[in-house]
Amino acid sequence: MSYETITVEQRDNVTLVTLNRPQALNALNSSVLEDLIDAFAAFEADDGQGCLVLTGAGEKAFAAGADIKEMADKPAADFYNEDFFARWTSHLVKATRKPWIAAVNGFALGGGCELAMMADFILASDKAKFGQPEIKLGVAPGMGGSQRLTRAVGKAKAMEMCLTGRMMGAEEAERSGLVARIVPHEDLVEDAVKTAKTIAGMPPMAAKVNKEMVNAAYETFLDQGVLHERRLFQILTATEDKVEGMTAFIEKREGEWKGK
Ligand code: CO8
Repeated sequence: MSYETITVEQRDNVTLVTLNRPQALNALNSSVLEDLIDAFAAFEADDGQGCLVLTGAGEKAFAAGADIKEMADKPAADFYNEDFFARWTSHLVKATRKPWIAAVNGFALGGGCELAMMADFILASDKAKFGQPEIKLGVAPGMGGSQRLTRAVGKAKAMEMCLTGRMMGAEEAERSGLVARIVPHEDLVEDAVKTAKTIAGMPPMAAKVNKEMVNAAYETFLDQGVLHERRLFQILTATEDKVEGMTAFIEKREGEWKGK
């Protein structure tokens, strides 16, 4: 399948998706959204694919935001009636139960930062820069940024970034808990694919359940989250992969996963 605004490549059991509008610093327009929805759905439906990596083409940007040129003249009523930005969350977050990683290779600003934060975790190149500069355009984050950034880095930093529009470099982002790890710029994609292959090699149901559990910590109160975790754990103990995983450990060999 070929796309207008992204490229998609399968590296064994890992899907590598690259935002491919480098001339516009990979700004996110409606074509990018449609292409990503399609690529993520294909990944989710393919039993041979266990993890996805999303990165940006070109030397400068992961994505420099939602496409300002597309939105500049749009009437407010259209934003509301179309429930503009809702499909990013419903498709890339809610409908994607398999794990995916954002490999941030440069600017991740506005919607770009918000897209990266939709991933299960972020790997950042040493050239990555994160920010929510929407205030300078007279608006505010609209794809979850004010919520996910605050949960990731805490109120003080999130508030400062949203109110001043300043960018945060890779080191500060790692220190603040926004990114899992910093990788030298030139190794970023290979490192992310390698990490994704590790995840794709895990028992598939256990991977989905671990993702769901960690997300519950984010989205619920502690008591509810702990109960949710316990129930999911109990369900996993009924899978064939649980029997295989524990038998393989006792027999000192690698497990062979069935995904059920
Ligand atoms: N949308 C559309 N085009 C963009 C965007 C964007 N977000 N970012 C960069 N581009 C384009 C530029 O217009 C330029 O195109 P052209 O060559 O045709 O003029 C090209 O990409 C290269 O950009 P620059 O020349 O600006 O590159 P620099 O290296 O000088 O600067 C920056 C890089 C600092 C990243 C700069 O491009 C910049 O500040 N970009 C905008 C960042 C931003 O504000 N992002 C947030 C966008 S808003 C959002 O994401 C959600 C809320 C939206 C609501 C808006 C309602 C109107």
